[in-house]
Amino acid sequence: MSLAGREQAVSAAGASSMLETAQLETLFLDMWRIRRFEERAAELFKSGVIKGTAHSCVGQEAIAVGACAALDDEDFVVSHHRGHGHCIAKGADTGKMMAELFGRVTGYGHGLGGSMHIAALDRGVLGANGIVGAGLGIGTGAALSARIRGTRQVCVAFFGDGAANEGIFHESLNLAALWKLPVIFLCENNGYGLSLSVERASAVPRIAVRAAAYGIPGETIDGNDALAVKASVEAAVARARAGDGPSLIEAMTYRSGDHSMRTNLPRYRPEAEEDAWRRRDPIGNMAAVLGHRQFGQARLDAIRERAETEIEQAIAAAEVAAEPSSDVLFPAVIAPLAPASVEPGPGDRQIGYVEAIREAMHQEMERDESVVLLGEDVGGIGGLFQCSTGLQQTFGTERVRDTPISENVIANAAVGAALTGLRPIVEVQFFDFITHMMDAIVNQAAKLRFMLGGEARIPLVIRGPQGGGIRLGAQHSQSLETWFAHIPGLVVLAPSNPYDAKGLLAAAIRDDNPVVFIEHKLLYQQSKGAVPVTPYALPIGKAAIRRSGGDVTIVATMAMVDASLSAARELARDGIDAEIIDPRTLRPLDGETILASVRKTNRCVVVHEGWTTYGFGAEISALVMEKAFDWLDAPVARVGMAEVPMPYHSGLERELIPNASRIAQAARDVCYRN
Ligand SMILES: Cc1ncc(C[n+]2csc(CCOP(=O)(O)OP(=O)(O)O)c2C)c(N)n1
Ligand SMILES: [Mg+2]
Repeated sequence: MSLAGREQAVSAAGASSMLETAQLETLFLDMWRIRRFEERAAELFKSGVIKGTAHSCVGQEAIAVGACAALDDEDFVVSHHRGHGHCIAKGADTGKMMAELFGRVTGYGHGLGGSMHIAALDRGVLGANGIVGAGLGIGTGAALSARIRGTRQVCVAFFGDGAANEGIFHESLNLAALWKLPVIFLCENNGYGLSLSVERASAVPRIAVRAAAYGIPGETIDGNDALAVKASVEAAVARARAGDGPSLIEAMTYRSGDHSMRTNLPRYRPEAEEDAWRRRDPIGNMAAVLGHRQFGQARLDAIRERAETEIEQAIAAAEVAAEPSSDVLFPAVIAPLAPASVEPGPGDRQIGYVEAIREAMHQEMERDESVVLLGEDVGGIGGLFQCSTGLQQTFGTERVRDTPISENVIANAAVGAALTGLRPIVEVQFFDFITHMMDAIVNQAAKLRFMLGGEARIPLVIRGPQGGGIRLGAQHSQSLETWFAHIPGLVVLAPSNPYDAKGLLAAAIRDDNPVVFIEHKLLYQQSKGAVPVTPYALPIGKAAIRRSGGDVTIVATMAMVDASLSAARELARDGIDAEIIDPRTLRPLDGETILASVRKTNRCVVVHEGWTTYGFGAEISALVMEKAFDWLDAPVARVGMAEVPMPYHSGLERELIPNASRIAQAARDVCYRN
């Protein structure tokens, strides 16, 4: 859109007369604090002190200060890659921010996060974010958390015009509107997503009109007028606090500089456009307002100098602060694991795997009201596999929520909710659909604690069924555990029987880390076992020895544990005594139990349903080779699925999934008994 068009789109503010002079002065000061922070950061970047990259919000300061002035201390903001201004406006400590840009241990993330990942949880700042659009979902989750916890908190989710074309935009607005969540979606429309103009990126370039699609108010305002922003956000906040749901605000603005401090791109913006926007500088706008209140130049200069002094002090402190040592790394990856309870005996009550999962969720929801369940069809019908039957009737529709088919926002919202006081459980209807949740799990849940130097907790469980065996074909039958076992920051649990399913799920819910909890469809149907009624949490990171034996170690996961036990019976008839290890936790792995067994048997077979190459078995095989090579009498064998997607045809499916006879065969091979 032309500049003239943009100017027509911005609404007049006319709100300054209502404000006390002191409030205007604060807005002016905060804009200068942001500007000086950004200008000095850019200089320090050029001189090589600040590394990597950073994205300056010079030119956009009015949006940050106007929006945050409409919020209370306990309200939340979720930011994006251009996030320094939001942090400062919401009250973050510029000293800790600058220290983070310097990579110092005194920074918000102790030097592990950097500019793109600054958060100030104590000020309700849930984080800048390096993933375009992610904050929309996280902000929706913070609002969900406020709603369920019954507070009056609201959340402002800042995002750019470029982010409005991510799928998460649609999913977030729909979910927030549907559930009437207290969130304000605030688009900073600076006309470009990196080099691409809004007009070339969006079929309908006016972002605010999209609000109509979700039945919520949408407004386009002058984002360079802090008072217009404040007035608009105040109205949206009032609406959100009244329980009337979200609003979409599109604040028209322009970034003065290039996309990031690192980029040195060919010109993509017309010079005349840049000049025109420079004349509409937000700080200049506010100086004019203050001028009408008889602020002379000396008083305006004094405010700027105050900001300068603060930022110079922040730089001076960062310069002398210590660098982090590698000691900070590992504690920042995952929080201490949930303590296990004293393990009860199994008792004589026999229940199925599904019932065990349901009972764990029921008991944990009973003992902790911050536990909530989100997922497709989990409420009214109790889930496609009935894992949550009755939970909505017992705990209500607030805590057990049927979600739209919007995996991306469900998972991102769960991250936001976990950051702000809930313990969400997310059911993935089939694990194959977790592809739609990958950003939330891998980039957000697994990274936020680390990027905050170990200061954040993300108590979140993502659970659902994987695996084949019931003729659902290639997109509903995969075994995907290694994707998650590969990611530091996640806990990955894979129970093979009802007793473990209940105790490990309780532990997962109590744990302060994001847990990927993998169930198996065949176990839903076939696995029954003794499970005590009393609640209990099993230890995370501890393997179980399912059968003791001296001739060969078989490491098997999930449905392959029962298949391996059958194989062991077959092997026993041939005089081969197999030891079966069920890791139960895939990350963090109990390598010691596996290694101790191999050092005893001198032989190892690894069995899992997923594809063999690059699979979980490859990791176990490498571990045994690295740590127990001298004990091995044969190469480690892997039993898994051939390199094809799961076929629909029942005979072919049966043929591909490892079974007892293939496992027994592999064991005989490593024992040289064929
Ligand atoms: C998912 C994702 N895609 C692409 C990028 C690379 N990237 C970072 S910022 C950016 C432009 C975003 O534009 P906009 O949302 O309008 O924000 P602005 O930079 O204009 O403030 C791009 C493409 C990214 N970080 N994340
Ligand atoms: Mg933009």
